[in-house]
Amino acid sequence: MSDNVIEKGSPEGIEPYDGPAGGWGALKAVAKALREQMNTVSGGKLLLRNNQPHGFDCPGCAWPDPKHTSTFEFCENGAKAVSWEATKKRATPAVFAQHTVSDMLTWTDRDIENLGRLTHPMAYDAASDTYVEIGWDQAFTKIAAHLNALPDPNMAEFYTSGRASNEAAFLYQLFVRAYGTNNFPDCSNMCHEATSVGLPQSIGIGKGTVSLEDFDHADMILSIGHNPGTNHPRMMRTLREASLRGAPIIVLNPLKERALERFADPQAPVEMATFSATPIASAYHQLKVGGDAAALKGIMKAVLALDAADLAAGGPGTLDRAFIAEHTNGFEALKTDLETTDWADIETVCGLPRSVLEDTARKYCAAKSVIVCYGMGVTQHRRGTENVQQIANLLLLRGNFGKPGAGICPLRGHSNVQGDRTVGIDEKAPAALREGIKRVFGFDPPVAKGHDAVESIEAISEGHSKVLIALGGNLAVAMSDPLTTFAAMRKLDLAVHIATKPNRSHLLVGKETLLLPCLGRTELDRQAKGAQSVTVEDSMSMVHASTGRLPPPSREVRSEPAIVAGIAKAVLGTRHGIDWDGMIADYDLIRDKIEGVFPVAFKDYNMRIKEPGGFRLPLAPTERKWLTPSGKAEFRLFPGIYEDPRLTDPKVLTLTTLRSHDQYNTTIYGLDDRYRGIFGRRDVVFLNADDLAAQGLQAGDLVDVEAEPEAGEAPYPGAVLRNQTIVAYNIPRGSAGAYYPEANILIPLSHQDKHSGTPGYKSVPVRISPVTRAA
Ligand SMILES: Nc1nc2c(c(=O)[nH]1)N[C@H]1C(S)=C(S)[C@@H](COP(=O)(O)OP(=O)(O)OC[C@H]3O[C@@H](n4cnc5c(=O)[nH]c(N)nc54)[C@H](O)[C@@H]3O)O[C@H]1N2
Ligand SMILES: Nc1nc2c(c(=O)[nH]1)N[C@H]1C(S)=C(S)[C@@H](COP(=O)(O)OP(=O)(O)OC[C@H]3O[C@@H](n4cnc5c(=O)[nH]c(N)nc54)[C@H](O)[C@@H]3O)O[C@H]1N2
Ligand SMILES: [Mo]
Repeated sequence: MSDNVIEKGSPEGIEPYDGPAGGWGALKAVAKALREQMNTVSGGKLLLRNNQPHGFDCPGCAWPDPKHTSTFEFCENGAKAVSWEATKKRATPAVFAQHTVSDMLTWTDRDIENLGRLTHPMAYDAASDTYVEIGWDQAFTKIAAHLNALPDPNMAEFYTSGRASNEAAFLYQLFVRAYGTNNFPDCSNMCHEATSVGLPQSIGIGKGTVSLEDFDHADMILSIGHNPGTNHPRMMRTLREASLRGAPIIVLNPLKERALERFADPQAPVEMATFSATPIASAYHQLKVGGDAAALKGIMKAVLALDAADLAAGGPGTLDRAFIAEHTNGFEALKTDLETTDWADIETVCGLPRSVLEDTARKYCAAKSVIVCYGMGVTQHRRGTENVQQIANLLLLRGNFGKPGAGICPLRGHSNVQGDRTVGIDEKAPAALREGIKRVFGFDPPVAKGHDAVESIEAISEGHSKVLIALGGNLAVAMSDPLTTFAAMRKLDLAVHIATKPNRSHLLVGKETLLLPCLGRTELDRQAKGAQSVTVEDSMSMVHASTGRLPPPSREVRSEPAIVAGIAKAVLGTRHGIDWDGMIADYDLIRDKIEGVFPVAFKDYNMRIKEPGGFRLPLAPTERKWLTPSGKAEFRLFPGIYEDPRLTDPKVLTLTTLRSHDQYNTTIYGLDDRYRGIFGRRDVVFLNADDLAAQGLQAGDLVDVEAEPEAGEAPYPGAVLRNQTIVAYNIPRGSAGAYYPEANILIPLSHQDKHSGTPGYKSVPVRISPVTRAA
């Protein structure tokens, strides 16, 4: 039973956690969340409707629901997400009148959101430096005046965070394209964009290929760079079942995440009563931060060696030769690339010995069907796209697509981030989408690629873009480089935030700033033709309905589709003759239009969502069909082995930015990170004990963490995370960790994957230096 904290009790708030993930600790945390935000009885009843066939879709994560949900799908962090949204607290106009915006900017992120739900449309009043109430119509008129005064529609940015339903997102993209731009920065650009760009080149589709049932048939599961105990807790039951069935689960992660070591299922009575737990990982390999491509190349190199040895011994080889010949291109180039990559370099970069990678390759070859799951530890790198493609390569070598129990499983972030992209939130405006819009709505949408998230901030910062509309999220805080990003926000002529709760992005006011309060998933959405449901798509391409039941936080709060339609009507007038009012009265009509634009994927949309559990969108690779230009799956190369040349200097550490167990992205529920042994604070940096000794530092010391500039560049002024307390932690040498979003100060906008635009949040070159205190 290993603890991750190396020096116990030092500093304050650092206490090793040696229990399993889940278990009684999780139940206690739920009780606390309900007590702090809600009435405990109504909260408990509400949770029973979470991810049930006729309930609401949990806003927590995008993990799918079991087919016949019959029991309460328990999830600690789902409970926190729901109670945070369904809180009793209210940010009313009277509350805003008590605090100037300048004052609120000095608060923590947690305190800003903890004001509670927004209840009225609000406008920033510069004279009093406060937000004051404004009427809906007045707000829409203001937005129309700004947007219609811009000389070019490409001077406005339309952000989306991935909680928006299919209906809201579809109307939003329709409005924005009718207005005339493809500027669709979205949270996906900071998240799984490396998947959305990398996988279409490899397998012809930018999504995962497995279903929940595939996990019942997998002979091996490889888990790379994701932390399901915190971020996809309902996945733990699936992993637990696979483990109990004896399927090897191999983990590649620099940190020993407790849930991947052992997990106590709060719904398993014996496990709970006996305080026991199920081991999850059969092998846990702590590779260096940023070492994924090297490790994957090593595993593939070993697979090729096993294949050669088997052939030499008269066997059939370990590769799926028939699959490679019939379904793929580029195998020879990959083989040459692997042959010319040295074992010594692989070991240095990933920090794992060759024997570990060879052992993983042996297990991989022994398994008939393999699933690889991965998350932000893979995508948020300067070579995120190529990292993802190495995973696809590994699976292609043994035909691990289009058969039961096999495939690729990117763990998506926000609960509907995948659906938003499906229905058109895409700065690239694919031809099929444009043709569909033309067919159904009769206008030609813009063709030119619009801005992604980083590009939108650059455009605002340079003064090219003047208006930002945000459908949810906390763009300024989620984005890298707050020095540039915060300043950019203040340059806007108009910022509009459609939101459930106040956050820091809302306080970085421009010339005019509006806050428009919207309903959350849990709430009753009543329109002219009665109560409405929305639909969402999970990580496994299942589309299903979500119906909220709670009373809205105030009578002034509107649904996201209604707000988008209100803006659209004010901006476009009768342009293109789109029946905004009709669609808002009855969301079935929105879904009819979605079906019109995407007739194959959404065939009989309104009928099929009536089925409990919904329906699955078509996924060509599951039928071994490849929607690539060549019609085949492609092996794609990762050039070289280093992600970043700065990392060859031993004094430069690679910092990864982490989510605690008590946060949802920029929403900080509390200050504990229970499984990692951190309590009541977030101002820490996780470091390896040998790295500390080499610099004469020890646990509890205060350090500044400073961004290392690129070779030949001047230091980034101000890019320092000051006064962090050192935690001596079980993390590989050369790697370091700190919390997101605090550590975003260390990441310049340019530190990103050039293919997908994803910021390199998980591999930031830094130096640490002791804080010198005045005597
Ligand atoms: N409760 C909760 N649920 C959430 C969220 C939340 O914040 N809170 N966020 C949602 C969103 S938007 C997303 S995208 C997902 C995120 O879910 P995850 O993909 O799990 O994201 P992270 O927690 O950022 O980090 C993932 C893991 O990557 C590991 N890691 C760090 N660097 C590297 C590396 O270089 N290589 C490898 N192999 N591993 C590395 C870390 O140790 C950590 O275990 O979760 C979603 N669900
Ligand atoms: N350093 C670092 N930075 C990162 C990451 C990282 O791992 N490290 N992760 C990145 C990732 S994966 C992501 S996805 C982004 C997240 O970026 P965002 O999606 O922009 O951020 P969130 O924190 O999820 O947004 C929270 C806000 O959403 C609003 N909100 C909540 N629910 C609703 C709703 O139902 N409707 C509406 N309209 N608004 C709602 C609330 O006002 C809340 O304050 O951050 C990225 N930034
Ligand atoms: Mo995400």
